[in-house]
Amino acid sequence: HDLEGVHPYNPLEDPYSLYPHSLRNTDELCASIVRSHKETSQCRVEELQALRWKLLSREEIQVYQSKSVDEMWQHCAIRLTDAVQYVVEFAKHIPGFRLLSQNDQIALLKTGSMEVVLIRMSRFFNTENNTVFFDGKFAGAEIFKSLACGDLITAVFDFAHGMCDLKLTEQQIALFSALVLINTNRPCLEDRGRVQRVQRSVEFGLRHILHRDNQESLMHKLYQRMSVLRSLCSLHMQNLQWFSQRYPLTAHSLFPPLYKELFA
Ligand code: CLR
Repeated sequence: HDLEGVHPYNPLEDPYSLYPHSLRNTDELCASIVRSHKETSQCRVEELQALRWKLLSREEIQVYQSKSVDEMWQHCAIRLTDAVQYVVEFAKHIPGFRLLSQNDQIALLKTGSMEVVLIRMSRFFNTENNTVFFDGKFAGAEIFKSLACGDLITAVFDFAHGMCDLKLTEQQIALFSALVLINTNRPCLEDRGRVQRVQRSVEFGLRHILHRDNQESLMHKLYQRMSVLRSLCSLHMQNLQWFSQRYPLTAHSLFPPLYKELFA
């Protein structure tokens, strides 16, 4: 009891625990998450909009389809890892993320980074012709044929389409991505309590902007998408395991180290 008086708790050292719901904090939190999303999003939506006419030609599609399984996997793993790297950068700037232990940061990224890449895919997706911006042009699901994981590709394209239907703003995408990353349900977390405090502040931030945008009903839909994301990621892991068994050399020596570190 006496010690409490000697070492008074200093809320300034831990702004989210004492006033987690103060609006000034929430505005600042949202602003920095949105800024970090913009800085790491690889391409602005308007730029992508302007590139919609750039479609792969029949010959270019042929080139992708005639690649061997391991060649195409390696190619996609490199593209994917590139996108993951930007998500890691995004995570680092979510207020509170850097205060987590290295172990917990990695645990969150292991499952979360791929999920955020898939959320981001909706920004690179054209629902009019079901194409995604890949290697500098828009391409349909058929170009991933030689990966031999049609179920995963179909599910990923369906998910991107569904995300587009929600017509989220960039700010909503930013906060939703942060909430997907900072998740107390991930396995192997050391300090769940600390993750929970960050999670609560991000969740409050998302509710705050949905309220401001008069779209509170989106919250429920976003939670539904989170469980779809979880199943997509386990499908990705299953396919990766299948591939690594069949092509151990490619998986071992030709996949980017970060891809192996996070997913293998
Ligand atoms: C996502 C948003 C990023 C840019 C980007 C880069 C690579 C793209 C990715 C986006 C979407 C998903 C994608 C990926 C390359 C391969 C992958 C198209 C647009 C597909 C789904 C194939 C995955 C195959 C694995 C099993 C290896 O800012």
